[in-house]
Amino acid sequence: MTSLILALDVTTKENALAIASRCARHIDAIKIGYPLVLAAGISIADDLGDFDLPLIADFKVADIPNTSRLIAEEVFTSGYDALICQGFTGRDSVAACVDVAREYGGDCFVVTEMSHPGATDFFHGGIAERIAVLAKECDADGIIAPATRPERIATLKELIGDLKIYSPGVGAQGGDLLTIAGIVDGVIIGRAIYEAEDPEKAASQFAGIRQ
Ligand code: OMP
Repeated sequence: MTSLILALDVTTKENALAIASRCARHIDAIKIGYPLVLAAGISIADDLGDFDLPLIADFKVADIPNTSRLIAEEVFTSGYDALICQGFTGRDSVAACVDVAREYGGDCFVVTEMSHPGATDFFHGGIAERIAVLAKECDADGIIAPATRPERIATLKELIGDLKIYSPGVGAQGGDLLTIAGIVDGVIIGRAIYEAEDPEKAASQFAGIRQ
C-alpha cells in the first residue's frame, strides 16, 4: 500500500479545514508547511487534529544543530507527528532533528533531492546520494525524493535500506502517479487536490494508490 499525503499549502484556516474535512477519508496524512503555518499559526495542528490523521510539519529545517533542535521541539510539542528537515546541513543538524523526533515518539524525514528543475544545480553530482546515506546513518525514518525524477528515486532507494520514501512532484510539477506509486511509501500531492474544482473527487481519484 502507498500512502496518500495531502500537502495543505493553503493560506487561510477556513480553507484548510474545509479541504481537510472533504478529503480526510481519502488520505493517510496531512503535510503542513510555511504557507499555512505563517497564515494560521502553528496551532493549526489543534484544529486539524480533529481529522485524526498524522500531521507532518514540513519546515525543511536547515539550521545549526541548536536552532534545529529548538524548531523540532516546537513542532512536536505543538502536536505534529513528523518533521521534514534538509539533509545538506550535515550530520549534526540532521541528528538533532532525529533526536528530538525520537524524544517525542515522532518521525523525521530528510530531504535528499528536491523535485523542482533548479534542484539539479546542487543536488546532483553525488550530493543527494551522500544525503541519503547520511539519513540512514542518522537513523531517520525516511527520505523525501522527487517524483519528477523516478530514476533518481530508484538510485536513492538502493542506499537507504528500510527507510521510507515520501515523494512530492505528482500533478502540478509533472510527476506521474502510477510511475512512482509502486516504488515509494507515500506520495505527497498538493495543488492537484486543493486547487481542483472538486478536491474530494481529486483526492478520491489519487487514493487508488492506497489499495
Ligand atoms: P504540489 O506541487 O502542489 O503538489 O506540492 C508539493 C508539496 O511538496 C509542496 O508542499 C512542496 O513544498 C513539497 N515538496 C516539493 O514539492 N518538493 C520537494 O522536493 C520537497 C517537498 C517537501 O519536502 O514536501
